[in-house]
Amino acid sequence: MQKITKEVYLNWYEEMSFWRKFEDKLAAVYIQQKVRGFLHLYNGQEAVLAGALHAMDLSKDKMITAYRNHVQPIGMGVDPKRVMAELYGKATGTSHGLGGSMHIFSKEHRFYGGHGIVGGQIPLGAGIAFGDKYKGSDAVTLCCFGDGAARQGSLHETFNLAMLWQLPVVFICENNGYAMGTSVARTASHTDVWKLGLGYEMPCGPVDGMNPVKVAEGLDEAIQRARKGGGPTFLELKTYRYRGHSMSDAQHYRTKKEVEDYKKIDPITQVKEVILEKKYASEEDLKKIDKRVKERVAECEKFAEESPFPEKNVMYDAVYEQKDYPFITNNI
Ligand SMILES: Cc1ncc(C[n+]2csc(CCOP(=O)(O)OP(=O)(O)O)c2C)c(N)n1
Ligand SMILES: [Mg+2]
Repeated sequence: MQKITKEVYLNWYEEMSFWRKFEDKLAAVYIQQKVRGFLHLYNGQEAVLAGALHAMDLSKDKMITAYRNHVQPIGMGVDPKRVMAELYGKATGTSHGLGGSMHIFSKEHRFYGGHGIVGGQIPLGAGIAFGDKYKGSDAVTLCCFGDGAARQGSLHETFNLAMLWQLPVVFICENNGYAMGTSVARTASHTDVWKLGLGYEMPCGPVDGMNPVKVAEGLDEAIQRARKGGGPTFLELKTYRYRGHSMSDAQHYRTKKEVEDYKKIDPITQVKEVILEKKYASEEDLKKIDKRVKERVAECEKFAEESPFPEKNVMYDAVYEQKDYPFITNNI
């Protein structure tokens, strides 16, 4: 893994702030009904992505995740303007405006979605890793999912085969404490999700998901193991989401104090504190970064606002049709 230098810290500060503000903007335009449908935000969980990107080889490694998926593709190189346009349902979006919030995807950047079926991406992630092993590539797939998804049966089938076939995949449970309004403690007899790996003798363990350094270190070990043919790893990244599950969540299941307590160990604040303590930059320098972040977000908003909606007939281009399908007469 590359050393975690001053430049890395400054880049983390800028990118994590950008992801946060990008999503704050999405929340604002959602209320104005410019973005519709579901909207699940990642605020609070940014250290997971920042640390993961640092440990990955972005020229070949892959990522797949659930529906909390707006900032991961940006981190992997997708133009954020196109991500925002996708959320607006515009033709310039990553899926020409036909996918929306939960389905950001970019094969070119090795970001494989964007999945709304809870736990659906777990076997798919193993499948991507199977493809790489089959073709003799040393790329590694990061397969991310939530604490709720960890309780799906698909995880167990996948863990079994991933170990049997020693697939180059790192399973990352982003444990943000809740699946919609249900806490981990209410759905499991033990709250150490990482222990699910023990039953398959898969290397596994907990990681502090609020600190990008800890995330990068934990993931580096797992990624290197997978790259060298050592098979899968299961990591539980303990993190927190500040906003509700989606925009329509009244959040009766937790106290305001709990959210405020987590904000004391906010990932961006932690990075900022190291920057100031080590004198990597001054408060003034950081204000300049904050200004640049604001401008970048405004550019995305302008692009999405000014982009056209897709032509209606584009809808039919995205539907699979088999002319000789024998069971339903297809003459609409
Ligand atoms: C198979 C399936 N069951 C239920 C749902 C409804 N649902 C959407 S999100 C969610 C909670 C998932 O929580 P978690 O895996 O912890 O992810 P988080 O939202 O916290 O990131 C549920 C139950 C769904 N989309 N798919
Ligand atoms: Mg969760």
